[in-house]
Amino acid sequence: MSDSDVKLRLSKRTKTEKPKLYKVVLLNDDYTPREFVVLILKGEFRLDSAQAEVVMMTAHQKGACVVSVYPKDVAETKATRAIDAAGRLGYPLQFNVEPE
Ligand code: TYC
Repeated sequence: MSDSDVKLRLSKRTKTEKPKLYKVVLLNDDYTPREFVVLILKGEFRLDSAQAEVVMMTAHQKGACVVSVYPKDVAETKATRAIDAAGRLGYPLQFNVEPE
């Protein structure tokens, strides 16, 4: 195999992969106050007030709503931080992280 064949194979293999994205899904429950859900969506997921209200109400009415998509580690960190913040106040708020 010539040097140029090796170079060609290496450059193909090192082509940038599209990073896989994961959905953070907000789940409804009967106990977490709506206002708290909106606060979390704004504070942890950086939604504006109107977006946070729509996402919260969609989860409230349909059972679940996609909040946003992120690389896996970011999605898991944000979901964990949000669940922990709710838990500290005794709220059972839950988020799932799912491949897009
Ligand atoms: N269903 C809750 C209530 O009526 C509010 C709520 C909305 C909770 C969305 C979770 O993902 C949620 N207090």
